[in-house]
Amino acid sequence: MSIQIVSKDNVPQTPTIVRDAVPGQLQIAIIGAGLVGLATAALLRKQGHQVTIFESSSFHAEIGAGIFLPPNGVGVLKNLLPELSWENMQGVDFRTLETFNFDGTHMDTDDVSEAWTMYPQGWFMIHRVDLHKEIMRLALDPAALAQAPATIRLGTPIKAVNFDPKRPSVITEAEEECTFDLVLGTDGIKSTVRKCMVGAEFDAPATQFGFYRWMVDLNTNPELSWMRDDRKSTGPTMIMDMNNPAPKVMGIFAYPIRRGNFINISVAHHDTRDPDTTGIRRPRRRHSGEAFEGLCDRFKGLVDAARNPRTWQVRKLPVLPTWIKGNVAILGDAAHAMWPTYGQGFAVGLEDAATIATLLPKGTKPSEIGGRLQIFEKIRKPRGERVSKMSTDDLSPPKNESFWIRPELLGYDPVAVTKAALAEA
Ligand SMILES: Cc1cc2nc3c(=O)[nH]c(=O)nc-3n(C[C@H](O)[C@H](O)[C@H](O)COP(=O)(O)OP(=O)(O)OC[C@H]3O[C@@H](n4cnc5c(N)ncnc54)[C@H](O)[C@@H]3O)c2cc1C
Ligand SMILES: *[C@@H]1O[C@H](CO)[C@@H](O)[C@H](O)[C@H]1NC(C)=O
Ligand SMILES: CC(=O)N[C@H]1CO[C@H](CO)[C@@H](O)[C@@H]1O
Repeated sequence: MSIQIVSKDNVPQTPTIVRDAVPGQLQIAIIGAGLVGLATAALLRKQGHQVTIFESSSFHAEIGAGIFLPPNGVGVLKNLLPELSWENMQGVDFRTLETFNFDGTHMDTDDVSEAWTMYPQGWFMIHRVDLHKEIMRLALDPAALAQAPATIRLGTPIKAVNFDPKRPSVITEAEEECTFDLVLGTDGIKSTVRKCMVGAEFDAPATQFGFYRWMVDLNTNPELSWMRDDRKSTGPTMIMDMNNPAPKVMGIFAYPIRRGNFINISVAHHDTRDPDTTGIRRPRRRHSGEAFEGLCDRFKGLVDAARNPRTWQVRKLPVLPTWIKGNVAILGDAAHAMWPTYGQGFAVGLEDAATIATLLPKGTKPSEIGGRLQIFEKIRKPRGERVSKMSTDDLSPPKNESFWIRPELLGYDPVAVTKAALAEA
């Protein structure tokens, strides 16, 4: 069986969520089936636990978007989930970044081949949907792994969490209460689990910056295929309005996905919407042509090919007082939504997932969970906060490093860190 993008209609719904307790298997709820929730589910399935995922959406509206998967994230997936098919994910290697001026002048080639020597697992650009589908297969497809698959309840938003120190529970929008040994909140930047844990005063505040985003299919825009074909090695292209003292857009960032046949475009711009009346991810007006004044014809094609551009305001969470409460923890964007500056958001969420799974091998007793979550928070909170801070405040690398090749980010091994912490505990 292979799992396609699931909709409420073609995924088996489980009326009774809590299966019979089996000694040595924890009953774990995961709130949110984004990339981090599904990766956590796959890793905990592999440890032999009983995993139930609650997802508010029905996955009808998957947003197409490209994502960078840096070596620290690739390492987690390749080492802990070798069953993942990289073939299915159709990634493109990140080898070089080419920078151009708006007028078409080539400015710079940033070569990251040194990173491939330092981190042979690689660095990829992948379509979000391809990544999501493949990680979902490992979480849900009975044939993907020997261990029993996770169960998913789509169209089931969680509205409250009860932090009972022994048996936490979640309450669905339909007032159903379900009890588990452990509840993990991977419900993203607007996390309900986080709100229940620390209050709404720690929501992500509005910023002045957003990204226009769209995708160009080279099969239907062959005049742009030079962007894929006219370069020595694969990687993103940056186009900046360098001669303009007050540029309307801060840069066009274009990168190939799906074996190079699609180009993902992301344009950083000022976004001065009123934070109280606009949602975090609400698409807004079409990008204005005026913002791209002075762009040479060669690149203008990228803008003209935009069919359904959206804007996405970037936001970052403030430092939270805690990431755990009773037998409940938050992971991924729910805990550390950050700016996409270094393309690290998902990778740091994968580190969280790897840490949780390493802390909870099969045979872990429910009474041990509280102590393990304390180790989780001790390891992960400083790390998530550090990378999040780097995404806004630390944009100049040390002298011996390039902006892209920063061992602090790329060389982090969550399993080694967790094993060391367990040995110490
Ligand atoms: C503009 C932009 C560019 C980015 N680029 C990169 C990049 O290049 N590389 C990278 O590593 N990261 C990148 N990121 C970050 C990356 O997208 C996120 O870190 C990653 O997708 C986080 O996933 P998540 O699973 O934690 O949250 P999400 O993907 O937000 O998933 C949360 C899930 O929870 C569900 N949910 C929400 N509330 C409830 C509820 N109450 N009950 C049940 N379910 C609920 C939602 O429907 C959703 O499915 C970028 C982010 C942005 C904004
Ligand atoms: C740069 O130097 C620091 C400190 O010595 C070291 O930790 C880091 O790994 C070096 N970076 C690279 C890319 O070698
Ligand atoms: C439409 C699309 O694929 N947009 C993505 C392009 O890349 C940026 C930077 O990683 C993402 O933020 C967009 O989501």
